[in-house]
Amino acid sequence: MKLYESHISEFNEKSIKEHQNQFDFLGDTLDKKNINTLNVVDALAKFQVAIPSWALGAGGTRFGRFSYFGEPSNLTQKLDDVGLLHALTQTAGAISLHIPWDVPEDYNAIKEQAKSLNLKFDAVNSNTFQDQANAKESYKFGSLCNTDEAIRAQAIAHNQDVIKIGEKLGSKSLTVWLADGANFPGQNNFQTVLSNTENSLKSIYKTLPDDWKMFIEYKPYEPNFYSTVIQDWGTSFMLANACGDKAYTLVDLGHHLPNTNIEQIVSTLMLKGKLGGFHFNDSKYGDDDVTVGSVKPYALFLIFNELVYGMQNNPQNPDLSWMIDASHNIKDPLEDLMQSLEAIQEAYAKALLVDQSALKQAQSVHDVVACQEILQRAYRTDVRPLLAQARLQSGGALDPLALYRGLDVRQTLIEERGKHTIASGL
Ligand SMILES: [Mn+2]
Repeated sequence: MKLYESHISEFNEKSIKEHQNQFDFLGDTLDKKNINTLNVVDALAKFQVAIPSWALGAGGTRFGRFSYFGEPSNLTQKLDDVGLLHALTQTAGAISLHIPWDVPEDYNAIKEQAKSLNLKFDAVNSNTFQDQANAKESYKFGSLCNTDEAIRAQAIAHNQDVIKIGEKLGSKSLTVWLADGANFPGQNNFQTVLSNTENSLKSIYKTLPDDWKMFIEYKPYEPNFYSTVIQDWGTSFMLANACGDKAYTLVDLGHHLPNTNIEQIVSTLMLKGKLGGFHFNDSKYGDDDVTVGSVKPYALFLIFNELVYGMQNNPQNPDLSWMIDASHNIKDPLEDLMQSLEAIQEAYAKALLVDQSALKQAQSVHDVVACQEILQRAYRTDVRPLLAQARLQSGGALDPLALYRGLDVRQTLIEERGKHTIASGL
């Protein structure tokens, strides 16, 4: 399905007046607080979030999978879907590929297509959490951590291959997430598996191109339920330090136990210059992969408050790789991603409205009430006209979801692709 500029401009025309009124009103309000609205809009327009190739189809649970129909079943179609999202929102300017599910057959054609859709290739993701059809060794009992040297060697070689594929596409980073761990006490010697993992990561790191980064993701449980080798940010941070300057910790919102203070983790890592990437989703209990901001939007705002502070005050930390990492069980994946993108931009915009100097002043005199007021004043601002304005000036839709539904995009995709297509390699 191709979206034309005329689709967007004709749609925007219908609500441009109402938008202009709302934007002007908000601009006046913020002006009185000495906030430069245009700077915030510019920052929003620049903020781009990568879409992972696995988020474009219906996910599932171990109990079942319900297709959403019209899913992209090859890389070309996946790029088309992200291109559509980007055209509507002007916020999804990159795709993050999963290897081996999305190995390009024709690199030039894929690169040309990405260029025509205004998409970049973000981090490439390796997979040692499942066995591939022709694999010699099995990852049933772990990959980079395994006590069997041949299994570790296969997992290391896979990650090195992923880097080579990424290089051909223009990616600049590798994300390593490991399912490695134990389901039962006594299954693993903690020190052995951690040492093996460190040595394996160092072997991968050695082949990392100079201008690349390696992101080390952590997760406290699942698919292993007793222990995971890289269970928390501290373990990831330790491994990143052991590898070197190009290795960083990656924070995935869903990879924390309930009530973990994620904003504090973000802040600590940025102070140490070691936060490399960020995966967005939301959760109620664990790694639930639900729509960003659907359960805890205030927590997301607090996290963004620390991210903004770090981006403004921590030159030692590199620019971050932003990605949505979620799967969708019952929603149209594209609609869900649009809701997530909106929630991310909203939290970012609100964090940009925080009066940092007033907050610093209130903190210095221990005025706890004022500290909370400053944060919540920013959080309570309805910033949606700023988001719409950022989209409008970049050529996107004032209301992406309404246009998507108005054009009946999903029905068109079903007609083009059929009902029973499957996007992921699971
Ligand atoms: Mn993730």
